[in-house]
Amino acid sequence: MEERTRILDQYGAKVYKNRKEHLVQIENPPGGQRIAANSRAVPGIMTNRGCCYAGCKGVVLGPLKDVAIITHGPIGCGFYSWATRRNKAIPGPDGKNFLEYCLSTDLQESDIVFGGEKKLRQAVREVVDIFHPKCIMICSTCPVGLIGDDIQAVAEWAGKEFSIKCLAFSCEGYKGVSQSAGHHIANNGLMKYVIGSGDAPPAKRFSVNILGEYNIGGDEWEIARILKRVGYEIVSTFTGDGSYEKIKNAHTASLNLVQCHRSINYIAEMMKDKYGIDWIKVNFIGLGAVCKSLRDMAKYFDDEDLTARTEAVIADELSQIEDDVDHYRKKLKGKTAAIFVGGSRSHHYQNLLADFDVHTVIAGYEFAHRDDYEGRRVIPTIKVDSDSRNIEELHLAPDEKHYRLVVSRERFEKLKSEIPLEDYDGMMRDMNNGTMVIDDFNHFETLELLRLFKPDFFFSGIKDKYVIQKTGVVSRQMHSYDYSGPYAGFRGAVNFARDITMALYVPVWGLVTPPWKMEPMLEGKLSEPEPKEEVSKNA
Ligand code: CFM
Ligand code: HCA
Repeated sequence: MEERTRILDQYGAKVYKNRKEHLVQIENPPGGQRIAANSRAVPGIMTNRGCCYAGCKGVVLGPLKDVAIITHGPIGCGFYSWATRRNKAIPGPDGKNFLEYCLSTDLQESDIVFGGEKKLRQAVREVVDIFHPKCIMICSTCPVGLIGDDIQAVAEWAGKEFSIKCLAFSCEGYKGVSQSAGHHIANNGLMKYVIGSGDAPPAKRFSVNILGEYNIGGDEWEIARILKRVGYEIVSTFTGDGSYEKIKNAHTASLNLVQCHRSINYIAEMMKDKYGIDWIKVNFIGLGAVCKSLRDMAKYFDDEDLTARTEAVIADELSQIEDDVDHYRKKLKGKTAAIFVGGSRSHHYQNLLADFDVHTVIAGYEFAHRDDYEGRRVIPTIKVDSDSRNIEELHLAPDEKHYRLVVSRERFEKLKSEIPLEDYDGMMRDMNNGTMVIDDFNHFETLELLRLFKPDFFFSGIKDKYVIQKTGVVSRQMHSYDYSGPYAGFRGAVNFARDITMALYVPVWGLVTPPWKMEPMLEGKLSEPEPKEEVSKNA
């Protein structure tokens, strides 16, 4: 502990002033500490963040397999979001799966000067002719917002002209701090125009929507396998292996499960207001976390048979992987990890690492908000920031036809003290004394942290993977799982342990000399920035 404090003091002294509030060392008892988050990235800093379009089109809408998404803008944004996120899907009964396609209007200079709406109408026409989708979504990129194309009007025209659902999302990249702005815009559109538009009767009593699960590397399939074994009906998933056809009827489920709080909490809250559906924070990453989530769900429904089936499935699943877990735990015991991912995995994966006795010493998010770090209790104290300022806040009244409460409000209040109903405690409360939390890290800080903490693993994304590996530290991509997975659920935990054990024990790391050992001059520069180099606070 003393050693860690010393390291952090050493590190803290070197941090640029405008970054100090974005770094926190966890103190005991955990909770009550504040971190700065969701502020604009400083120009010139190598941030790992994406943009609003990435969050709307790439993250939330992109995985909907039966939706043809047209990127309205120059070709770059469409091209770079073409199948880069590993959201898997298999076609539903209608055989539709457009995930392999990249549809874009490819705006040229003359379109920017004279307007791109004509080209967009033509693109919609072609998409209808070729793919015959029931739903088209139009996502705009930066120049479209600047030239003012009316994509809403085009969507309205297309809906009437072709008798399809056509929705427009004004998710220009600059619209917010990061992906998180795009999540909000996508959530609003789905809520306004898709959820509740189906006419299915109420689903089974034990029915759920899985919110904020994108089937990266097949995670959703493993989660669905477990839930079905217990006896749950999955009405829809937002949005991994998900479909327009299914989310239309999401309002018929009894309970919403929130996996990624950052990207989908808006829909969870809005469905509560409009349809009365309660939501519960779950985590299907990590063995202890999966068991807890299944038990919390059983508590919510309070049914003897369901509770018995939950326990039987947990016991059976754990017994099937027992030998593997013991084997990998022996290999991984006592190792340390750093995790930097978007807005929820840095928390979730700490549970999975702990299952194998790997301790997380540093954790951070690219673009999470303070509630993801500190818990939802701080939401009333968060001032309106540059993300929320630009984005519509929907206030929805109860839907007279579909509003229904599954548990009485007396029971709801009682349950709130037992399970994470309509609540999320955030990442920081789960972290150990002396560990470090860092928001929107940059590459300079990554190198400094590696040098000081020397973790055995550093989990993050493609933008810094090779920087990390060149220092001789194992890097695994926590966004894409380096083409492996699933990592969720019981079987996924074993996949994860196998992958990181292989990565750790491969002999190449001994052959790498960290840059700071090869280039002492560079080390001096990285470690002691001159005051004059400091980036202005107002930048
Ligand atoms: Fe949620 Fe995600 Fe994440 Fe995210 Fe993302 Fe992703 Fe992520 Mo990459 S929705 S916040 S915007 S869990 S794409 S599946 S891996 S940064 S931690
Ligand atoms: C995004 C998508 C991303 C990028 C991954 C990475 C993903 O940010 O737009 O940086 O390695 O998960 O695919 O987060």
